[in-house]
Amino acid sequence: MDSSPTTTAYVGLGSNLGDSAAVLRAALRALDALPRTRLSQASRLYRTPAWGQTDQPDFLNAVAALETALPARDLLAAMLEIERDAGRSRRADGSDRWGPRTLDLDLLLYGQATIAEPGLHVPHPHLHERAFALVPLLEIAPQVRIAGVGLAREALAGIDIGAIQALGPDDR
Ligand code: PH2
Ligand code: MG
Ligand code: MG
Repeated sequence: MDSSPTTTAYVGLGSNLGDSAAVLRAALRALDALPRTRLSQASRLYRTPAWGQTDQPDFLNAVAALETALPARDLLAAMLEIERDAGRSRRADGSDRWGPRTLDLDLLLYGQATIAEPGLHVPHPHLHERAFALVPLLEIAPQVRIAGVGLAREALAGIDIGAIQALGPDDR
């Protein structure tokens, strides 16, 4: 890594198609291998009921903390490439946006930045209402703040954790 200043970015990982545990573990390695970026922490994997469109298989979710010198836009582009390498397809009309996927990487937080640009919204607009993202985030960053919302743990206190379950190191 070069000596330019780094930002702590939190990335949400999700999968509910294929060998999700292997897909998520490979995605963590791919994030660590990005230029000017180091994986500093990774949560356990969690089995979570589908949120939103609920008639689909359970997901595995996790959150990674990155120390990165990449600007948010470049980090996002690199994340989309990792999704594509994992076989993620997207319909051009976006109609599969909420459906099953082999790998979904979401930029949850980029330091304390607030970004609202086409295709790039940070903090992730749904982070504060999604237990499947907040639970793994709080495992690795119990004091983290969501810009414009407040402490992540206070956001989680207001929603239902439901059936979210941490996997053991050998589970899938
Ligand atoms: N991602 C979605 C929609 N619903 N539900 C769970 N449990 N986990 C996800 O990662 C997830 C979801 C859209 O990206
Ligand atoms: Mg998502
Ligand atoms: Mg996504």
